[in-house]
Amino acid sequence: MQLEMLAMETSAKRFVVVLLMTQLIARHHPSSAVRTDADGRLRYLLTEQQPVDTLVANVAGDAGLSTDDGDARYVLINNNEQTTRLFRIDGDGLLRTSDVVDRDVLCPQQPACSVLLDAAVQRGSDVRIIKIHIEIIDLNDNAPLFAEPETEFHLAEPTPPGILFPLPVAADPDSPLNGVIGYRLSPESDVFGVRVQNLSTGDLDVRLVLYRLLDRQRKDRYTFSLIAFDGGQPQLSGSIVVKIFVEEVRQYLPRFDRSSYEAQVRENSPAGSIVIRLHASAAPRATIIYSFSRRTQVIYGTVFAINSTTGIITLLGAVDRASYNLSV
Ligand SMILES: [Ca+2]
Ligand SMILES: [Ca+2]
Repeated sequence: MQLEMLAMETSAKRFVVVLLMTQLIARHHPSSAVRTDADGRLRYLLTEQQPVDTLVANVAGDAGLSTDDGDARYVLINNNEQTTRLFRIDGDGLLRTSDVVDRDVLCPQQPACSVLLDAAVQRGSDVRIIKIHIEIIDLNDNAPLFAEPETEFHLAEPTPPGILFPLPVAADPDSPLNGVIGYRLSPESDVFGVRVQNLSTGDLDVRLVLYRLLDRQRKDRYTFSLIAFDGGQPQLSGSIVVKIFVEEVRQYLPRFDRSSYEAQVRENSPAGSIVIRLHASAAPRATIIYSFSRRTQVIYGTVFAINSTTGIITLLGAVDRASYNLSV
């Protein structure tokens, strides 16, 4: 029995040592060659956020050129100045970073991020082009971030339980695996919750849910943290304070006829075309003012407009996506 345990312990130690060595190797070699891609480009991996001068590849060696040929001149040629300035190739054919590569600036929220470079090698009058493909590996270096620190809702006491209003969403420029994957309310409550749904656009729709009838005499205000968390290891999160006030019935808020509206727009519709008319009702003689949510206004304010008195949504510019999700 003792022997078995000893054997297990040794194997566990070996596993830890192997793991540590793998991590050390990964730390000291943030880039690596992985042969050529389908276009015949030399293909390399580079983890983002490495310091300036990080060795990406021995391009000359990988291209089968002699590295001790002092006559060879290497230069990076590429039309994309933004990516070309991030790298340089030395006289010995070694490709290095000349700036810190931030994947989340190059390809925010994208599942894949590649930089294509061409290196010209000149020997006398002989010029050869080496095509290079660098895939930038994402680090989870951004926590989900809300645009505002706080938001509040005013609910009428007789509000029927169900799914209520859209909650603010957090932004995370990392790749989708390290981006926002969920939301929760803290502390947990048997009165309020959140419902999170994946939209066809790839965004998350986050709604406040009321589980049961409110009782203003018992409790007239609630304060929660809405926490957005990402899929990284370790996981990062961001939060916003959500304040909910329970109002007397005579102060009740306007409500839309439907919880969601769907409209179809032709691809070539001219500016000014009506997309849909929304309608909400409120207390008698109350004035209803329609507006986009702050997030919708920021993201889609140049494509759509809403008339604040009629609730009519019109096109401002060309639509370039299969679907849009607007919050009003
Ligand atoms: Ca993240
Ligand atoms: Ca990142």
